Order: sequence, then C-alpha cells, then structure tokens
Amino acid sequence: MTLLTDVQLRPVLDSRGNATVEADVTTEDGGFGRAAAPSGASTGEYEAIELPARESIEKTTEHALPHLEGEVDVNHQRDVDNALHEADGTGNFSEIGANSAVAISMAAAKAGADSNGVPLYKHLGGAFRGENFPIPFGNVIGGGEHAKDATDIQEFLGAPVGAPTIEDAVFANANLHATVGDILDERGVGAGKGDEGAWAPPISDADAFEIMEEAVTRVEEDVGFEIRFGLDVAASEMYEDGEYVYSDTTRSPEEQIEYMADLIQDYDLIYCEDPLDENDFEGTAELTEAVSDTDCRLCGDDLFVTNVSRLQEGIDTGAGNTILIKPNQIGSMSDTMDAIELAVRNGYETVISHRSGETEDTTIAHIAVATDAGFIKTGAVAGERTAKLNELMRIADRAA
Ligand code: 2PG
Ligand code: MG
Repeated sequence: MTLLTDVQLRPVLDSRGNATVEADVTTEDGGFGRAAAPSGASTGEYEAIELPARESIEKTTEHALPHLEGEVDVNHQRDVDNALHEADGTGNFSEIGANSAVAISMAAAKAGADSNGVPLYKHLGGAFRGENFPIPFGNVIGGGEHAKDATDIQEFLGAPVGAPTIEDAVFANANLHATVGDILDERGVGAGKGDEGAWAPPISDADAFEIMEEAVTRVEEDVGFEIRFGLDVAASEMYEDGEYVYSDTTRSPEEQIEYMADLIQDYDLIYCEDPLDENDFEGTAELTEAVSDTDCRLCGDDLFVTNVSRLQEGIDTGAGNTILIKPNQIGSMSDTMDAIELAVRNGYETVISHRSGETEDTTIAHIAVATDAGFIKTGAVAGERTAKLNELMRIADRAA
C-alpha cells in the first residue's frame, strides 16, 4: 500500500502554444510523478472530452482531488482511475475534463514507479528484452487539419521496418525528414512545417507520394535497410454530406474504398490510418477484406478512439486490423491498458500515439515498451516529438 498524498495541477504550454494540464503526484513514501496531457486537432467525435485547461483544473481540484489525496494506492492504478471516473460521473470525463484526468492518471503511474524504484515501463508490466522495439512512424509530409494549404492526406509516415535497432530507426526517420526537405528544395517548392514538425508543402497528394518514394529510395541506399511508408488519411476531416471532399475532386464512400485499396497496393503501404469516416465500420471492414492479401496495418484512430466498446464493434464487424492508442482519447491509464489488452487478445496490432499538440512528456514511449507494441507514432523531429524518441533510445540503453 502506497498512499497518494498530494496532487498539484497547473497549466503549462503545449507545442501549439495552448494551455494544457500538467499534474504532479506525490506519495506517502516520497514517490513523485509528473505528466502532462496532450491535445488533438483532428479529434474524433467519440473521444473523451477535453475542457479548457484552467476550467478543467478548477473542476478537478474541487471534485476529484478530495477522492484521491490520502484515499488511493498508487500501486493499484485502477483505484486511482476509478476515483477519477466516480468524481467525474459522466463516463467521458466531460465534467472534470479528460485533460486533467489523463495527466493525473499518468502522473500517478509515474509516482508508483518512482516509489517502487523502477522505470515506468517496468512498473506498467513490461520488461524491455532488447531485441524488440516499437517501429517509430515518422511524420515527414503533412497537411489536413495540421497545416493549411498543404496535402489533403494528413500524414505521410516513414516506417523504417528493416532497422536493426531503435537508434537506427529513429535516425532513419530524421534522415527521411531531411531528405524530403532536400527534394522539395530541388523542386523549388518552399515549405513550412505543420503541427508535428512534418513538411507542409503546397503540393498535391500525388506529388507527395512521388516525393515519399524518392526519399525512401535515397535513404534506403544510405542506411542499407528497408524503409516503407504509410498514411494517416484522417478521412473524417474530409467527409462532408456523404462524400470525401479533396482539393481537386470528391469521392463517394465506394470510390474512397477503391482509392484507398489502390494506394495501399500501388505504394505497398505498410500502414493506413482512418481511411474512411469514423462512423463507417462497414466500409472499413470492406476495405480490410479488399487488402487482406497485403501486410498493410489498417488502423482505427477516430474510428476506435482507444475505446473498448468501439474496438469491440470493429472486431465484430471485421473493421481494421490495428488500433491507434492515445491515452487522452479515453482519459486514463487503466482504460488505455484495457484497449491494448482487448486488441492484443483479438490479434489487432497496436500503435501507441502522440497527439498533434504535445509536451515533453514521455509516457507513450514507456507504454509502447511495456506492452510490446509493434509501432509508435510520435513524429520525426521537433522537441516535443524527439522527447519520446530519445526516451525510447534511453530505455534501449537501460538509462531511463
Ligand atoms: C492523429 C493525430 C496525431 P491529432 O490524427 O493521429 O498524429 O493528430 O492529435 O490532431 O488528432
Ligand atoms: Mg489519426
């Protein structure tokens, strides 16, 4: 029994310059944990509810802290998370805010780890064996809700599948990011960067595919191992009145399924996230079937929102074969672990993910290692992204 004795909440900056919630948790034996909530831009309709940071802090301080301080055991994470749920009382954290809830939940896990004298990934149940590491998806070209006047598809993601070590994988993605920058330069295309540090050039999706292929070939030659790429289509963001609206065309749901299947086959995509609207389980199942002879991880982000009921619907209908895991989509560590467990039991791959609005918090790196996730999505460059990547390399080096 290690009592949680104190919770401090404060607003801190996220990578977009918005206020987010940071939590400090202390235990009776001096254990300490600090965590901050990330924040999405292309948020799913069914996500747990984030409140403005200061409002969430005020409500959580009033309603939840009295049920936590001196009341729960940090070695029983479910007690911490149940107390948060009970204090909120809504099922989706709309009363106290999922941002405070997830920050406290993650900070309590870290305080528990500290009190036990082990790194978070071990406290969460994993033991890094050295030979397994999550393959990092590196966002190198992007648009959608993350950058104006850039690609329609939200993210073009490098996947260094042949990298022998996490270090090789992380640096391959950085190399890919730099190489895309060189190619844009050679083509005379000026580009800023989107919310996650990816290049946000004013080019078509077709041009982005061409540049990705070229960049992957160049980096493969340089590093000597296989690199593939994938997409986060974030299709809900382009779905309007029953159609997918692209800058140059519109597609019906049937045409969207065909288009996605063609892209997966033509570019040998290893990954395709949210190819269809977040309510379209049947269409996603149809696409899953259509590409079942490929090794493409067809992933639900807005579709599943790290929620066991929605994932169960996906399992029942055959929609997708992979789930994106974002702790703040569901609001607590226990709910996050439940989603991972349900996925693994049903043969779904897991991708532990950052949000477009991030902080220097590294919790997702530990979750990925603890649960032996196949992949982690956390950008390629930019400090709030490299925080997670550097932590993965520290874990591999046993220094975290
Ligand atoms: C996504 C994420 C992260 P956001 O759609 O997968 O890349 O973006 O945090 O804006 O939802
Ligand atoms: Mg997504």
